[in-house]
Amino acid sequence: FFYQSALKQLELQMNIIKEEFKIMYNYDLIDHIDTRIKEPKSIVKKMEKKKYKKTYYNLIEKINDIAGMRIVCTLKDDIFFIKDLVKQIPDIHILNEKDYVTNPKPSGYSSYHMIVEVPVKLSQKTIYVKCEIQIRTLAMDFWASFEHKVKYKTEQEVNKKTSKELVNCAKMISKFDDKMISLKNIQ
Ligand code: 0O2
Repeated sequence: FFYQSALKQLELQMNIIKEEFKIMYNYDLIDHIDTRIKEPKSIVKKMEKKKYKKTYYNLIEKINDIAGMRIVCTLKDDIFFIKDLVKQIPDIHILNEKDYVTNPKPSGYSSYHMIVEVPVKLSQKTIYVKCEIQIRTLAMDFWASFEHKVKYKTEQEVNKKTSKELVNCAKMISKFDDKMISLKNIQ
């Protein structure tokens, strides 16, 4: 309930920004927004992988992406613009940022990650709930969802050749994203 409430709050705010840019600036800054609550079995798996004792304390304190939001945009530059807008939302605390756009992971994965705390106003008090925000382009999103299917979450090892090909695809995607920016700048 707390995580759902935090996501609802954040989604409302980001949708307002999405519509604001469309209506007031005639610009599709955000293509779409996805939200999800992490499956209990995925939470347990992550706690085991990270060798955390399976306690509620560790779940709340150490698992940062139980509530997750993905903001997908068209251009790479927009990622940095959006993350600055997130930082300007009143009352949101930024706990951590990881720039896998400038420095992709060895797998080739690219996205901008933020761990934020969102205020949820209950009847008697306000609680701050952690959410992970992933900001990426449509092209990065395509790569990540494909790679997720073939490799990231599968139990069996993917062979070295496939992993290498996926890294090559990620590099092509990155070049493609850069090309899109240069095309936009010509106009
Ligand atoms: P799922 O299925 O999305 O829930 P931390 O939170 O800092 O303690 P963590 O979670 O390892 O450590 O942080 P990181 O590296 O920022 O990764 C968090 C999420 O990013 C992952 O969540 C994935 O959603 C995504 N991600 C990271 N690396 C990759 C990758 O190589 N490929 C793909 N496709 N996605 C990646 P989960 O919980 O692992 O998975």
